[in-house]
Order: sequence, then C-alpha cells, then structure tokens
Amino acid sequence: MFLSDSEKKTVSKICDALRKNKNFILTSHQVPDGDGLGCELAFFWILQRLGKKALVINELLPPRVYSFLPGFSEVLPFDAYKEKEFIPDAAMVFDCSSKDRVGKPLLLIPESATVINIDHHQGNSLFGDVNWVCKNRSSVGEMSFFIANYLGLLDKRVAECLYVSILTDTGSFRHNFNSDTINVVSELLKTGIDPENIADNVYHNNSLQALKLLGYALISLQYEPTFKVAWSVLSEQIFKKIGATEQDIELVIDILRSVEKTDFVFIVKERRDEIKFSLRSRKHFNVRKIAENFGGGGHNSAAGFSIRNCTLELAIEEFFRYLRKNITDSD
Ligand SMILES: [Mn+2]
Repeated sequence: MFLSDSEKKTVSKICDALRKNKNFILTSHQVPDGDGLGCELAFFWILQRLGKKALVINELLPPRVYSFLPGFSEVLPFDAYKEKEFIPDAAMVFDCSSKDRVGKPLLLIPESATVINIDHHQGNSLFGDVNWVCKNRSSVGEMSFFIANYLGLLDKRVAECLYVSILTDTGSFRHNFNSDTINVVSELLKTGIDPENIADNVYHNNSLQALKLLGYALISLQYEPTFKVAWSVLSEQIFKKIGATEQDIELVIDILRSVEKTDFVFIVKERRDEIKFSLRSRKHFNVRKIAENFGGGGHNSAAGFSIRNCTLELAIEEFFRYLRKNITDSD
C-alpha cells in the first residue's frame, strides 16, 4: 500500500535488520522534534514486542510538551546515561540528514553496529548500512508506519507516536503533506487514537516560561517590509529572570512566523560574549544562505549563526547591511 517497489524492498531489508539484531540504540538529532521523538518511541514499543532491548537516547532531552507520549520517561539525555553493560548491535537514526546531527550519542554506537538511517531530508548523506531516504514523505513518522505495518505491529501506542510525528512535521496538516500522508493517517486513526486529545497535548501545553518569553519577545517585535522580515531581541538576563531555556524559543518563533507578509523571521539572543541569531523561513525562502555568510549553518528553513565580540546594535546593523546588499525581491 502506497509504496514503490524499491521502497518495499528497503522496508523488508529494515525489518530483516530489526529481527536479526538484539540491542538497539534509537536516536535522532541533538534535540529531537516531534517527528524524531515520535519515531524513537514508536520503535521503542515495536522492538519491545519483537523481544529486543532498545535504548532511546538523544544528546539533550526532547521538548517537555511531548511528555504525554507513551514511553517518554524512557528517553535519556546523553549525560544521564551511565550503563556500561549495554552494547548495541544496531542503531536506528531518524530524521537526520547526516550522522553528525546526532551529536554525542554517536559515541555509543560501535563501528560494528548496523546503522539504519531513515530520513526525509534533501541531501541525506546515506550514512547508514541500510538507508531509506524519501524527500517526498511528510515525516519519518509517515515512513515508519510502513515498517510497523509490514511487521504487523501497528497498535494504538505506536500509532499515537507516529501521529505526533506527522502532525508536528506538517505543522498540523498545513504544509509538506500529500494524499499518501492522509492515507497513512487514516490507518493510524483506525487503531483508535484520539487526535483531539493529542492536538490538545501538543499545542495547549506551553510552559509558563515559554509564554513569558513570548511576552518579552512581543515587546521587542519589529518588522522590516523591505525584506519581509519580523524579529525580536531577547537577552540572557531575560532568560535567567524567567527561567526559560533554549527550547522555549520555539513558541516565540512560531508566533513570529505568523506575522503577516513575512518571508523569514529571526531572534537575536544577546549573551555576554556573543550575539546569537536564530533564523526561520516561511515558504521557500532560504535562510541557510544568510547564516553561512556569517559562518553559521543549518537548513534552508532553519539556520543560525553567532557574532562574537560585538554589541547588539552593531550586530543587527551588520546583519541588515548584508540583507540590503544580497536580498532582492526574487529571493
Ligand atoms: Mn522530520
């Protein structure tokens, strides 16, 4: 169902690797998003049912909003991992275009381990022993459905995790999805999951810190029509004062992106020794190009860079000088 012949072969190869190996590491990018985490937890349950041992580990803890997902408490940040006995013979890496996106958990994957790379990013480096990369899929969660289905292990728990992957990576079915996605979602719904309850957990579960941070961000909100850009400035002191973390800026970015007629948004974080820019685009605007010019990097839709030993005013001035020179209406 909804798979090309070559995809069917890949899915069966992945399933062979799942059956053949015993101890698995499940991981994603440093701070997993809903897609990466949904896949990690879906396979945590699938592998349990296959009688395997699975360790879900990321460089840092996933966002707290996902704590309602079954198995969330099993997810370890790298620094909390102490066990020395566990030697993985396979690793599943979700939603990472290259191996280094995983960060520190890579240290736990021995050379000999079979690496299964499942991803939907353009330009994936095919770093796995088995690779399934499909840029036309909404999410790795959509792809993972086919594996669960092939194994006959799609239950309500697994479906709930994969639904979160698809829901969050499509921005609540606003972008990057097609009729295949909806067909997969239809199969997930048949397991009895409650989409209303899931959406409520994902979207009405903001921490007070994130909302207070948003308040500060909105006070400093600015808009420049020439470049169709909205931005806010947040200082280190504000983060400290309200106890906000890096992860809390996701809500701010999401709201900034809703400003009318924006092509991209950015947040400037003022720290003692550096001025940090986090850029996100709307539609097809490429923010990576801008970040790379300042020695940073990332994705076309999300990128960042830092300017050291510079005042906030000068850093912003330098940034706009670059935009004036390089951004035209055709971008
Ligand atoms: Mn994804």
